[in-house]
Amino acid sequence: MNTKTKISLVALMGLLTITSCGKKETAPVEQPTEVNNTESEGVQPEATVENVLVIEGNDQMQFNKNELKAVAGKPIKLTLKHVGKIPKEAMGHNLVILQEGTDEAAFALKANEAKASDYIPASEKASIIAHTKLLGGGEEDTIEFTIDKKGTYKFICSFPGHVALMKGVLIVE
Ligand SMILES: [Cu+2]
Repeated sequence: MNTKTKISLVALMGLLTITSCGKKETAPVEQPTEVNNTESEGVQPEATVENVLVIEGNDQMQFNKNELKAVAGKPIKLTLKHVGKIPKEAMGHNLVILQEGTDEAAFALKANEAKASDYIPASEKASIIAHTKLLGGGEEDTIEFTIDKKGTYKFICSFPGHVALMKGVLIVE
């Protein structure tokens, strides 16, 4: 059975029978996990793992992911790992999650001037939802934060020049 078809069908039926049917499962569309449909028994408490995110940065000035997903209103545990070898003075990486509507290029320009604070510009604090430390090769940092509002949030590495390649989105749903 095709899950996607099933979900669309249920959604369609939900639309068509809004008044006639008192179904318990009214919103089966939002299923953030895609790995649980083949598990037979053993229903795991998904909430404990779904907001655990791991992303890597390397010596080629790249993140290994440009999209992260999380669930709104629950703590998000995000780990950034610098899997390269170059020290942070030359190839530092951080991950900064920006408020919706932030111009990441303008933010990055401000960040360039904020070397003393590891490229986290104090003047742009209102645009920052959360950020990791600045890491060199072999280091990692884990942060925890919660986003209540569903949306698509940009993330970048604010080390000078890196935003050109090191950026992505955190989709919160
Ligand atoms: Cu970087």
